[in-house]
Amino acid sequence: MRTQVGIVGAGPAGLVLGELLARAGIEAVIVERHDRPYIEERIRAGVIEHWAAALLDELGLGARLRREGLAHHGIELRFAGRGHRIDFPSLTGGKEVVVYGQHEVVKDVVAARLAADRPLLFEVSDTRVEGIETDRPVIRFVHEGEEVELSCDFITGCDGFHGICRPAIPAGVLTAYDRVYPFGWLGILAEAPPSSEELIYAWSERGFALASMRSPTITRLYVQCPPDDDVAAWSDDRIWDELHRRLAAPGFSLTEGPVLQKSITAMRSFVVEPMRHGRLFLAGDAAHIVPPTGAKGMNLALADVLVLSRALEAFYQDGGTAGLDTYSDTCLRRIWKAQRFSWWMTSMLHLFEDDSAFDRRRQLAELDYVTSSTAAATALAENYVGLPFD
Ligand code: RFL
Ligand code: PHB
Repeated sequence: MRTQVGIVGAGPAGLVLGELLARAGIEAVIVERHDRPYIEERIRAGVIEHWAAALLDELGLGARLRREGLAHHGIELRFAGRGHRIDFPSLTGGKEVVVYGQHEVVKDVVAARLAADRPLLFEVSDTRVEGIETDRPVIRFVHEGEEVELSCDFITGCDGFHGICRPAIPAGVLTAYDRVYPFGWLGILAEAPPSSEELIYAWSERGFALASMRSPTITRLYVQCPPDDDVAAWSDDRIWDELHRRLAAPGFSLTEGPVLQKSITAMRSFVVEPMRHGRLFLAGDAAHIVPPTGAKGMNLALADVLVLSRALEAFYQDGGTAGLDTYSDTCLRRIWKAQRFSWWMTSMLHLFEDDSAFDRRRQLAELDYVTSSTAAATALAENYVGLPFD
């Protein structure tokens, strides 16, 4: 088998890259280790930045997002028993975000790709990449019992944090920057209407909580928990009790409902540099992870592949490699700003194990500042809706 761009992984990065390349007339084959229902039902991110929603519109993938997604014009920061709203449009020149599940984006792109008969192979196993330092790299994998050799001009590693592409880069090439946080998030999906029209990020004496949503009838809620906690330790009653305590504010009532799904996510910040070796390009979680507090992970994955698609388009137009050569540096500028923002939101809102009374008061002062200074609120808002591309 032969293609121009071989894409490992059908998450948001790989799938949207496939559409961007198709629009530019560049052939790609996507290989994915899981089956279609698995990737279409995996509950993950939920907030889409302003420019990313516009990109999906531009690719003809935004119809259901605009119909079923919820446009959000602000978030609430809740601390010391009171809510404070950060208004996005007035602070960012009219921008907003869209609350729409990552798995819904995945469904929309998979449907479009299959309808257009563009290659997307599910349930591949034993994926390996070879010859990345040559101009004819190869992806080998097993599909439907057969060993396949896919010869490519370029390979893109869109295979997430636990994928095989990053480890295929020879030792000594990459530098990793890593921070592991001393907590995780227990997340639930519940069949209950959201208790608030906007997301609530809550600081409390007992630790962080977040009230989000997926639709007018489904809420998505998170509580900070120990990083290695067992989901079995969290009965529904215990989860609701923690949520009530951490989100408590006068006049607020948390709507409960049957818990449909429960899981714990560890939190880390991670970046590798550079994001390219030879003809292998890393994009999305394969190259970087952010803690979910800033809602940046999926958006960064989309930003990487937009930069990469422009570089590949230029290469196929006139053989120019300037875009490919600057891919890593261009992406890393945005990634490090998103790292800073995600770390900052995380540090401001969570209870750390070694927090002193001084640290807790400093967090409250920071929250007070962010919600009372237009300059500070603007900094939060412009990062949250997504920094502009330069
Ligand atoms: P993905 O989505 O992990 O996709 C990688 C794909 O590669 C496949 N794969 C392989 N395929 C073939 N061969 C192999 N050897 C393979 N190894 C792996 C995998 O099966 C998978 O399908 O990476 P991608 O595309 O880079 O996308 C990144 C995002 O998924 C991630 O950053 C976000 O989910 C992070 N995130 C959030 N991001 C946001 O922008 N906004 C949010 O509100 C937000 N909330 C979250 C989040 C992540 C969370 N969890 C569970 C980690 C909330 C949570 C709780
Ligand atoms: C979500 O709805 O899953 C969500 C929202 C905001 C975040 C993280 C996750 O910061």
